[in-house]
Amino acid sequence: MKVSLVSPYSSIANIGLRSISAVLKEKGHEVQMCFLPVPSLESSWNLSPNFEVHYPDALMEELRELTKDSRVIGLSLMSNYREVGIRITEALKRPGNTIAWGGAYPTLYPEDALSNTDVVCIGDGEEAMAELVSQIEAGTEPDNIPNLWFKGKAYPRLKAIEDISALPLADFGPQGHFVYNEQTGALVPLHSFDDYRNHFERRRRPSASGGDEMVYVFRLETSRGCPHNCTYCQNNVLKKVQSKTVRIKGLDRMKRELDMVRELFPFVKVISIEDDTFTARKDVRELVKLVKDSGFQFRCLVSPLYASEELVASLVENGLIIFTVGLQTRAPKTEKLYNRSALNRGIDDLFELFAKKYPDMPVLVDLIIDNPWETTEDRLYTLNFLLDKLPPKGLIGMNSLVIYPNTTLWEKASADGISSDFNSLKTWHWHRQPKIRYTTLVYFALKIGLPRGLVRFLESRPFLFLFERDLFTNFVIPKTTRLIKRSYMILSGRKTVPK
Ligand code: B12
Ligand code: SF4
Repeated sequence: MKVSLVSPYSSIANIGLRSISAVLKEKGHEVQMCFLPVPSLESSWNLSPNFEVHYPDALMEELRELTKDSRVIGLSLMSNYREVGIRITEALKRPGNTIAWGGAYPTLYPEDALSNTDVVCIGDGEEAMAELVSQIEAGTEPDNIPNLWFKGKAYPRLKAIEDISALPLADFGPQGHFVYNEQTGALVPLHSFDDYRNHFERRRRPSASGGDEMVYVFRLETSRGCPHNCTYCQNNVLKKVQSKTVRIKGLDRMKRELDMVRELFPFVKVISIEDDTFTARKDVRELVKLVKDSGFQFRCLVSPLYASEELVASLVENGLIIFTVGLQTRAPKTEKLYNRSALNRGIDDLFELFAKKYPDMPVLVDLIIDNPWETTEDRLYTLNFLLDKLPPKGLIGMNSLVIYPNTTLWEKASADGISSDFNSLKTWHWHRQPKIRYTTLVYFALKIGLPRGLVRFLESRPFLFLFERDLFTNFVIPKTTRLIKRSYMILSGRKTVPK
């Protein structure tokens, strides 16, 4: 039977949807994959805090035509793609088809998602989609499928895939795969694996012959889940609805994945390991050696709890190019709110290790800002910690707190009467935030590499007394930054002028 799978994300990686496609193909179904990236949304010229994707009507028409003989259409959605999901579903819905939604948004908030589509998937989608397609093909009204909640039916039984090593390798087509080109407005078929050069992430690295070279990055999943349970994270819900344990893909399976990358995409030189806490794998040392022996460098996310000196040495030896660590906060009260007190404990030693032994290694530290429970003192606590301890090549990733439905933090927000816009972007962009605190600007000063002495001066009491006030937070700072951006856009002749 013919099935179409649609991914609106601005990266066409979509490991989950490709895995679903591979399972469906293995069962003999014809699968078509459509990727609809809108890269300009990620650009610094976009002023919307939400993902207001306005796909042209012509694209929706083309997609409708392309999917007209698919009896099942699947969409992958993160929370910030809720509106996009509704738009695509309206465009593709026909009397005879079934439109299924899966991904982080329906998993976290199925009760909301189900009001806009036929069926939602909670958690793993491979077996669920295979069963859905087979029931529809058999001509029965689909029902009673683990993880799938049908409109008007009872909440389903939930089941995680135990052995994720046994899943087929992700589907990269290229036959039957289409990618939307925002520049030309066309939905372009992929003809060869080489076409992926236009879509994989590229990054600069020092070349062996001196100077810099551009290399391609491939996103890889080696496990599902996280050993931690931060109160704001999707894992906080996944532990309830999917699996409490971290499911890992074994080394043999990883070797097959790495071989596939090398064979299909010889231009890829860097593997981006997307696992939530890669270093929690017991066999992490063997795996990074395998990555190195396969001819790749890599980047990965590390939790401060799983990063001993010996382990860091092994990562660096085997080709780590950037060390990304989630800190989120160092303020004790906020660490407790996020359930990260124990997890963050190792961060001082880790920073010290990098400062002493690997001063040239970039260390990207993820932080959460815009937390409505934090006081100025809490914000300064984390800032001062970074000013004191951040290694020389430390970089800062600033993310606004998004309170996702059904997480523990969401429950607290509801109890405390705090409203939250769950479908907004996390990445902090200075010109698209509705509120900007002065302390956030000071974080930003550190992020862009202003001398730490100057940053300390900017966070001194007189400045805080003058600027850390509602008038500046809600009005003066955000309005001024947007005005600067708008003026610059008009003067530089940019087409999209923000509202
Ligand atoms: C890799 C990754 C990215 C990559 C690539 C995204 C892509 N196109 O694939 C990049 C860096 C681009 C990215 C960006 C963002 N990401 Co991201 N990302 C991830 C990460 C680390 C892994 C995703 C993954 O591949 N998982 C493995 C696969 C197997 O799982 P899966 O995707 O959930 O798919 C399974 C099920 O959900 C289900 N399923 C999925 N789709 C469908 C469809 C159907 C029809 C069915 C039936 C089932 C189904 O079946 C799949 C297989 O079992 C996750 C965290 C995580 N561990 O999942 C965050 C995560 C998905 N990202 C998140 C966020 C917030 C973002 C951003 C919005 C952040 C921002 N900038 O503000 C951006 C914006 C995205 C954009 N513009 O495209 C959040 C989403 C939270 C939410 N409630 O939506 C997550 C969960 C991280 C987190 N813990 O907060 N991300
Ligand atoms: S460590 Fe990261 S991925 Fe794991 S639960 Fe906490 S925030 Fe989520």
